[in-house]
Amino acid sequence: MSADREYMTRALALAEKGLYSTDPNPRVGAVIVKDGQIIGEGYHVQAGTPHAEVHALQQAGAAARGATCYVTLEPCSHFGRTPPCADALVKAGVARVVVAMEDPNPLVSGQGIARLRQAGIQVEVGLLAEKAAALNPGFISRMRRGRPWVRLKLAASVDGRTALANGASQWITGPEARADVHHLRARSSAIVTGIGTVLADDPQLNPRLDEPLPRQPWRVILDRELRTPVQARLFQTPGPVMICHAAGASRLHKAVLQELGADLEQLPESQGALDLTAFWHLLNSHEMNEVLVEAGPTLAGALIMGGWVDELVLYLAPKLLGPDALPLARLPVFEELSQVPQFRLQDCRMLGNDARLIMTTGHQ
Ligand code: AOF
Ligand code: ZN
Repeated sequence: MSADREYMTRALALAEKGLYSTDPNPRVGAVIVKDGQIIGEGYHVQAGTPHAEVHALQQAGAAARGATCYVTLEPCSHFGRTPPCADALVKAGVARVVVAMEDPNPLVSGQGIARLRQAGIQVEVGLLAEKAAALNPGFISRMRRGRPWVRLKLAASVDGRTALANGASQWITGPEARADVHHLRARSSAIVTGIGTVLADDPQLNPRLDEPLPRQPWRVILDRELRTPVQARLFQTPGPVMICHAAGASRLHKAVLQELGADLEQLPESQGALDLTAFWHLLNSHEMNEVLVEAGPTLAGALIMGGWVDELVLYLAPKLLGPDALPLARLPVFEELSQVPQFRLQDCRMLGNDARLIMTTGHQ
């Protein structure tokens, strides 16, 4: 591996340390190198606190003069919650900056790089860009498309069934797959489910990991008629709750749920369900980057058919539940193979006695 790749790989690993904490900001890492030695390292920990480059510059001190900075995202050029990193790099006298990818934030995009070049710094862009983008699918999606990155998690038997016809079995997969889901939850801005799942399973939907978490994701329920019970376990576990309902929901029930701390949001309806375009718009306005959907077949089917699913994470248990068991997603009857939803397989691995498939639709 070339030295540049090696240092950028280190910067990517540093960025990943912010996986559970930077929201709504992106995960970013930086390394400063001089004479073949790392003299400063840093990553963005939390919105409102210094950016990755600032930590790395602080560590490098005066030695940063003439050094190379490797950073996974274009240094910012704007005054946000913190001052511009591009200015800090110029001031420190860095000679060269290697950037993995441009910042998709319209407040920055390209201007940070231009600022560095104007100051006579040698700038290279694009090294390990795909890996850098993979760190921040949600932030990139929100900036470029104005909506979160939607990750649908499904767990099923190998014949694609999620529960017996009588509803038995909340979890078909084993402990390793379950633990993996908690990592997915922890990196998400929100976990979304439908009222059917709340009534059937009474889930908590919060990440439960061995390590303490810096931030609790939202739990969001699509609950058109506002049927969420006040005793739901969602209210007994840490993390904010948002309930989306249609007009006409009982004022009294609304007040009671608000009393429990829930944020109630009214959405328009379309075809007898909450309007999904308005829903994603709402989540985007709350600066939600990655959203994990853990839902039953109705919502899963609606999201797939609506083209909302960017990534599908499918856990498959080596079991057969039979044709009368519940399906993964409620889908229409297709007449032609060209009409069926299709994904691109990105990753496939074993987790204990289960398999995990990651698929995407390839748009970002
Ligand atoms: C960087 N390095 O480590 C991060 C960057 O409100 P602020 O000041 O924290 O700015 C947030 C924006 O800065 C964010 O939307 C993204 O464009 C950029 N994030 N930039 O140079 C970093 N986290
Ligand atoms: Zn910055």
